[in-house]
Amino acid sequence: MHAEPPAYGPARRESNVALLPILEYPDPRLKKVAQPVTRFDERLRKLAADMAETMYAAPGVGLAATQVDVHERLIVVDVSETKDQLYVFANPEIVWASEETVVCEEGCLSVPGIYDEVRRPAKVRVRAQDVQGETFDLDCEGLLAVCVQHEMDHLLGKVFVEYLSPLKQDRIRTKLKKRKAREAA
Ligand code: K1U
Ligand code: ZN
Repeated sequence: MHAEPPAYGPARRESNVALLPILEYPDPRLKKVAQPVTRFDERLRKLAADMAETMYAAPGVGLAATQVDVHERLIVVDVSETKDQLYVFANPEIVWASEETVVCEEGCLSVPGIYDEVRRPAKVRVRAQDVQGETFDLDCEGLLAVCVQHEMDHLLGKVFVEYLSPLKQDRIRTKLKKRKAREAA
């Protein structure tokens, strides 16, 4: 196991990357449960690089493979101001969560323009593999903890709005439907 979790800075980012289309809620493909990553090969490294560029371009602080219609347990996160602390987690698992919880205003690139409060454990320890297949543990708190939990929910087919009341979920669906109709007109 790594002592140091691998954070990839700008020098580690590849140049030959593609921006991937992001699925929008309530697309049923966002409900799919992701399967474990089994091959740590060039395809996986390219997918992680493309997901990172897609996240930075959006702009966002995290992205799950589910959101780009790839149903494998892979997420990318960078909550740094300087956008040079990229974490790539394959097969992430929460091995410890604090009893203490926090309420944080969350957004989602799959639910554009919608922000609302969600309560989650304040701190988590995540065990995952890097793109080479090496296992590492990372202790997360603050926005990093919130974002990792949000992205891991995507891998289970769960979008943050599902934590909100049925009334709020209904309003969000109506708002997004109206916006889509306006855009199509
Ligand atoms: O769609 C996603 O899963 C990414 C999402 C992650 C997230 C944000 C806030 C709380 C929990 C999870 C986003 O990145 S939404 C966009 C956003 O919050 C943001 C964009 C630019 C700078 C800072 C934040
Ligand atoms: Zn999201």
